[in-house]
Amino acid sequence: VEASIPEPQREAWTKNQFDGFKNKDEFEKEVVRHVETTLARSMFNCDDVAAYSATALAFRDRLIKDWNKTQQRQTFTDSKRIYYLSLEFLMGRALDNAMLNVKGKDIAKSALDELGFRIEDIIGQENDAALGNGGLGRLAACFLDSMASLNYPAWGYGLRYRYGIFKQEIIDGYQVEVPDYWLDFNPWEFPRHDVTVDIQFYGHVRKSQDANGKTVANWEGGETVTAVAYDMPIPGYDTPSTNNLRLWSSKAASGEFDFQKFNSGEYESSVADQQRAETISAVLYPNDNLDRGKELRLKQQYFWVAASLYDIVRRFKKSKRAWREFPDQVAIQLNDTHPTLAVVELQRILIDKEGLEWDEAWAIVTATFGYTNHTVLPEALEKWPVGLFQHLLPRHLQIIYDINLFFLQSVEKRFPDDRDMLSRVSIIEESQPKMVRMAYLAIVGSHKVNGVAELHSDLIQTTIFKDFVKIYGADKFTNVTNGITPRRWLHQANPRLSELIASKTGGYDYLKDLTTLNKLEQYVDDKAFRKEWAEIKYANKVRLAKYIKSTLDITVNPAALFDVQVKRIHEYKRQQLNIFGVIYRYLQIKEMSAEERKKQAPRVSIFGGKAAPGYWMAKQIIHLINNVGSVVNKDPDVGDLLKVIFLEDYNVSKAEIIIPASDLSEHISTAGTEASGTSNMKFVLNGGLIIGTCDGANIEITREIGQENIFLFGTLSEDVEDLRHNHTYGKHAVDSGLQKVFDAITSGKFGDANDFGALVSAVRDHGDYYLVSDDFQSYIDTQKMVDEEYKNQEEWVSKCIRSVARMGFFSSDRCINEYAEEIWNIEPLAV
Ligand code: CGF
Repeated sequence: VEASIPEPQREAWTKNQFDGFKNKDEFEKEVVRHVETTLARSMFNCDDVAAYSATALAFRDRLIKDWNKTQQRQTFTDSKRIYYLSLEFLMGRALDNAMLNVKGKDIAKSALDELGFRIEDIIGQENDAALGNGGLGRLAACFLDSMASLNYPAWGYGLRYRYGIFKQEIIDGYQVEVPDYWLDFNPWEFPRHDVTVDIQFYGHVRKSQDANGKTVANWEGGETVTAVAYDMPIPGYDTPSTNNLRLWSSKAASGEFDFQKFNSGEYESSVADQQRAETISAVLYPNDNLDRGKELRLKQQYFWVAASLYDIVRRFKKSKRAWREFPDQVAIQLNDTHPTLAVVELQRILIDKEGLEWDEAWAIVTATFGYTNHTVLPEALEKWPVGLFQHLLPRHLQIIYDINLFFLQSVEKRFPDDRDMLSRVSIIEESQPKMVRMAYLAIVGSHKVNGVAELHSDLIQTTIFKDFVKIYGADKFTNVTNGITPRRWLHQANPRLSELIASKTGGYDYLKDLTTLNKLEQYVDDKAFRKEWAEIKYANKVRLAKYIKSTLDITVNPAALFDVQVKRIHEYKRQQLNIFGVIYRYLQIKEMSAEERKKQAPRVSIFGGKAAPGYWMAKQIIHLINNVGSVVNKDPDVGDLLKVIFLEDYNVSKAEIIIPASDLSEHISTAGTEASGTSNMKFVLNGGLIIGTCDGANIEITREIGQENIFLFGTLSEDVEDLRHNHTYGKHAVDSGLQKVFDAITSGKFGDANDFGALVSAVRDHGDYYLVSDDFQSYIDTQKMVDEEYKNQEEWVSKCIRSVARMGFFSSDRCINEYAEEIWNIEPLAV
């Protein structure tokens, strides 16, 4: 490419290169230029929002230079790329992250200072990019950060939702959902109006013969919607590598509304097509771990994977390589089953468009894809009615039937005596109506399937996918334990702790190799170090206490133990167990004498998280927490001993304030239900201890940090089934402590008892599926241990330091390296 540009022109280009800012003065100049020209403002009307926008634009300019070079480097070296397909990218705010990753925050701080702004206020102006529900979307965001930081040639592909996850308001104790229109002004995206793909839906398939007499399928008719690319630069930490997150937005294929209708006065229907097309990327489905099977969701999925694959294939074709080399150049990771249609779409492209034979195409497809499973919960496993497929994607359904036919034939050959096996593993479930099982399609279409923590990966192999392990052998299945990026979740969220760690571990290199944290262990007995450590925690708690005061007008004591459970509200995550425990504590305090009360360790129970709008039980849990709070927080008998806080609208940027302030966090899912959890890692990395069940990544955290540094309790996953069986068929009495809690609730102590009847009877009368009663006593006992241990602050802080020192394993860098080696077969690109 370079050689094709004549010398004089090349010179002109090179001479005029924009180099970005290199010091405070140059940065200031950039900011002023953006305020005055891009934003058309002046120093007289530059408010915080404008200052934020100009700062972000200055950094974006800088990133885009590196982005261009990174893309050129990848093209010139023609290296293999990894494409991470995720329907969710929960990015949070970008400015602080960008400033830290390119090491420009100090410059920005002093420049903004001179211009009359506080950098914290400026950072606070940014809307969260909340294009995800919870762990799965945030994992994708951490992975992007790691892939860029480790110099992997990687692209993320997702949807540019106009509305991200809804904003949560709490009104009279109830969750109310408010739309999140986050795109008012988004300086981080580059609309690529020249990068568009037309995507087809509906229609029919017509078979015809080509010139060689071969039968070919033609997918015809239907409707077309255009996908427009929006690019977001993803800066690596301390490297010029800047990768791309490409998000697709939908618009009407013609780009215009119907003029004929408009002219004849039918104003509303003239824009209907346009609006229908735009609906596809309008809104993120707000369900976490729940499949709702809506047609629009399937449309979103196909729209996004078809556009992404078109893009990937177009890039590959430029290299003029033979098709069989496709998997040497391209690895595609399916983040959950949401992008599984990509398997079918690639097969369709290869056989229908490129004329490859089925087997040759299928070998390419399966060598290209890897599939990550994130859940064993039956309600989350995606299935689509065959009829819907037939209507929306008729050609894809034919291909799915063929994939299934060839797959079942091979199974039959290997297991001729196991007729049941065929119906068990069939991609088509013979139910009424017939359904396409997306997880099975993803397994059959990939060369590797991974779970996200050891227990979870074992469970998928021994339960939901066990037949597939028999069929393909255990080698196809693997584990990659989740991780988190220490850049955002320590350096950015907890700058003082990061600085202290850097001062003891030899600088900030630990952010690139998190195992270096182990150097901290030698300071565990250093009193001065422990003091500094404790002071930082206290300051973080003061910051959260101020936030609580300013948002809820409740005063909490920063010296109290901050006990935090922030995550999506879900029965399996058992916020109900936590709030029942809080009620139990409250009842105990009420029964105590004044003397006894003096001996109690004060506690602040902090909750946060959204319930899916249609998830009634989860909303009841939120309501109960808030009602308990309003009784407890104003009870003079209780005072500082207990406060119950529900923080509204939990999101990434709030997590950055909450997590560094926690003493204890709760990860208390019913064993075997939480695939991994990733906030558990964030809390420990920020010097907080965990109370948790033997579930998900808690188990590996325990192994790494030592069981003396974690408060484990509750049923083990291997016992869960038996207990459930007993609940259904045997005798099962509610735990006596829990019964007292239920009595308090049903007596109306926390508002209308009828409101919480379902929460009580789920445990008492309906089989207690999540084993709340079974685990209640051990939960309470373990909380008592926590109270006792917290009184010995020296020992508590030592435990925290030791835990942080041993958290190196949980960096998403380690995780990405494992994917790269075991699944993607891809190398970092030298910079
Ligand atoms: O994915 C989850 C999360 N809820 O988004 N699953 N999904 N779907 C799991 O439940 C978490 O346990 C897991 O940490 C996360 C990322 O793998």
